Amino acid sequence: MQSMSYFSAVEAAGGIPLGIPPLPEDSLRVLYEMCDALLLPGGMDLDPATYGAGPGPEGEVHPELDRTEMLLTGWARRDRLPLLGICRGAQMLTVALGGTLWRDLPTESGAVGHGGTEGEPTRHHDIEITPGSRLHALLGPGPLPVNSRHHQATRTTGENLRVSAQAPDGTPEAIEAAGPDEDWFALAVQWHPEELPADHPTGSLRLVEGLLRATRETPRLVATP
Ligand SMILES: [Mn+2]
Repeated sequence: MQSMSYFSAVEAAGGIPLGIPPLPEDSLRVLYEMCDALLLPGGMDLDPATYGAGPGPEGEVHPELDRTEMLLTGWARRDRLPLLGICRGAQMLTVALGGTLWRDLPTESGAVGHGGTEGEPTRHHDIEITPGSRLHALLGPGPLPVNSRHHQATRTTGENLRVSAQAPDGTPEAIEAAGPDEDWFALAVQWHPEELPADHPTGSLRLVEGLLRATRETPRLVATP
């Protein structure tokens, strides 16, 4: 369902990507059990029905993909399988844990300059990183530059999540497991590290290496729906 850049990011960090299509639950479980980590990639908006909302500013949606990723995320949380989310992946982690979304930043929160509207180019802005967060341990202190191509974002974090980076306008740019889920490596970023040079300060290498370090097994197979 995604571009090669996610697979390349996993491989560059020393993992083996395993593409996971939408499947019935039993089949999905077989593939999930082979994997040592989960990467939730970017993509289309979540179906608002996943969080009980009606039609709105979303573009194309894919309910079967939503269902697949929701199952994988729930299993990963229960099993403490390391998880890295990217863009849509941050929205999936938010919704899977009961949080809510800004469904369209420019019209709902007033935040502009994040891209993600049809035909709009990729934007760039800085992020501030929360001291003491998992993201801070991986990337160091901010401000750091990121690319930005999202018209949605986390609005409320949901159960046992905290914001670990935000844009100057206050938009959440990273979330991670916290509180009772602190022992779960679950981190999601709103930007696109897989489209930056791997060794860029906010590129994929440090993030995916962090994901792989949190796994128990080698070789490290990364489920990539
Ligand atoms: Mn942004």
